Amino acid sequence: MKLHNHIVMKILNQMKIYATTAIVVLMLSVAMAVIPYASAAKDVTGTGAPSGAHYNLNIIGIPKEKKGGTWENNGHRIFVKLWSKDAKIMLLKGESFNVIDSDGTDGKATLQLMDPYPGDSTDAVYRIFVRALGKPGGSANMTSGFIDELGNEWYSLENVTLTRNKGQSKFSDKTLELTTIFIDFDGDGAAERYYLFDNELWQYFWDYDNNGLKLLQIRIYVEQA
Ligand SMILES: [Ca+2]
Ligand SMILES: [Ca+2]
Repeated sequence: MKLHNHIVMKILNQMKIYATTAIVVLMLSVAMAVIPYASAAKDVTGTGAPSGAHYNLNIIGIPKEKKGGTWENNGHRIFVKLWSKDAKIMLLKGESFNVIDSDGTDGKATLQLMDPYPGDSTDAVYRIFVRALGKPGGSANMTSGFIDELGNEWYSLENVTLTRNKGQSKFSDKTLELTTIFIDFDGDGAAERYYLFDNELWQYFWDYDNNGLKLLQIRIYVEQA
């Protein structure tokens, strides 16, 4: 009988340990489920962009009379004409974000980007936020596109228009518009989506039409694994 009691106590103690473990595991999983939401909510600052590490890029509109100046490349600036519809920012795939050719006033600048869609992924591993700054009134249009292996230029049916209005300018997430090209490439009458850098025979670009916008600010956030 004593032995029997001893075994019962042992089993009860064991059950207590299991129960405690189960509660701890449950609490941990609840905490882990809550953490991403908590940090995501905290991320949004008053500018409309998340807080945290990011790559900065300024696209600066230069008045015509300034042509011939110096085009110092600090890796974070691209210069375009203030009023022009003939600039392309060529996109090169690399291991980091960096401006290669900062002078777009000659019609062509070059920007190195990380592959937003490694492998067969269609979920971007970074997000691109943009906003218009500078004197109110200016606007700019960005359209993703590519030059195919035959030299034909393709422009996405989706584009980004940024207008500098009065008051605080907020960032908005334009990852989809700037990292995919939505076109009817195969000519069946319906557009399909092409992902940046997926085809090594194509040269990708952002077409940049400037209507007096002095400063377009880009922030790129790499999603933390
Ligand atoms: Ca150039
Ligand atoms: Ca099609």
